[in-house]
Amino acid sequence: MSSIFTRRRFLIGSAASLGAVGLTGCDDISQNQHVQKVLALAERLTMGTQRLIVSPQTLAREYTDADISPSFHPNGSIQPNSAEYVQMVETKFADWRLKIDGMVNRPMEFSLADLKKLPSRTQITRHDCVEGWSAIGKWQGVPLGLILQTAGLKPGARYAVFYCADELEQTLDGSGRYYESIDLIDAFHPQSILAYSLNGKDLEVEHGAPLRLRVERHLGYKHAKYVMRIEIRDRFDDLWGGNGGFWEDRGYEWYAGI
Ligand SMILES: Nc1nc2c(c(=O)[nH]1)N[C@H]1C(S)=C(S)[C@@H](COP(=O)(O)O)O[C@H]1N2
Ligand SMILES: [Mo]
Repeated sequence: MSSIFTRRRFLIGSAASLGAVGLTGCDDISQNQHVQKVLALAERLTMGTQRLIVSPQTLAREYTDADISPSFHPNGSIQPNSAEYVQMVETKFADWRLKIDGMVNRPMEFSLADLKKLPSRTQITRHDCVEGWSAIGKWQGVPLGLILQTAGLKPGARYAVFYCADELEQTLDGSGRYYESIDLIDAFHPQSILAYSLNGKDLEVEHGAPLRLRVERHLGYKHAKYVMRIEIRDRFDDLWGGNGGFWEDRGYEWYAGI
């Protein structure tokens, strides 16, 4: 865990110093407005710098079967309680459909059986939660890029937004519903998969059954569980709190790259 933050600090630090090049001779760099602005842009710079240093297609580290954690800690929602979801669990998700819509040429729906027939990717990766725990697990699922290619993206498409079945915070207006978003670079990353299996078994409810996102170069909260619908959009600032995700609307960074 600490290695992530060291690396993030390095990225932010190096981005800030890149920005500060040319400021030599300033008496007090921290008072310098330009430096303040650079620091305020740290998140965007982290993203920009990471994408400079790490090519978009660089893979997150993959592990072997021997590295798999004996138990994988479930976190956040572990048992969505809406009548609709409870019903789907009872019928083993037979009537569940993944919907893809928004800026696509062909809005689509996939049953779990449909998804399992498509080519899949299996990857053993380490999940890092900001709360300070990690776990290594073997995920199997459909490459997200394949689904998006099948639906066909319209010009101007920029983001994939994931709508989940769980309300993590009970609210009157629905703003406590879990959601997430990633850009299309991450959506087409080879390790971005819609996973239906963990450690060789169908996903348990606590881990996001029937389908959850794995976006391996990001922190845990980006890995949306209980995905019901993927909407392709050109913006997300008009959704809920405007920051692109449940936790982002509560202060976390949108770009949670590790
Ligand atoms: N729908 C939904 N997705 C979610 C969450 C959640 O509460 N609801 N929690 C997130 C967080 S903070 C983490 S660390 C991981 C936990 O995944 P796990 O329960 O499989 O360990 O799911 C992420 N995705
Ligand atoms: Mo997390």
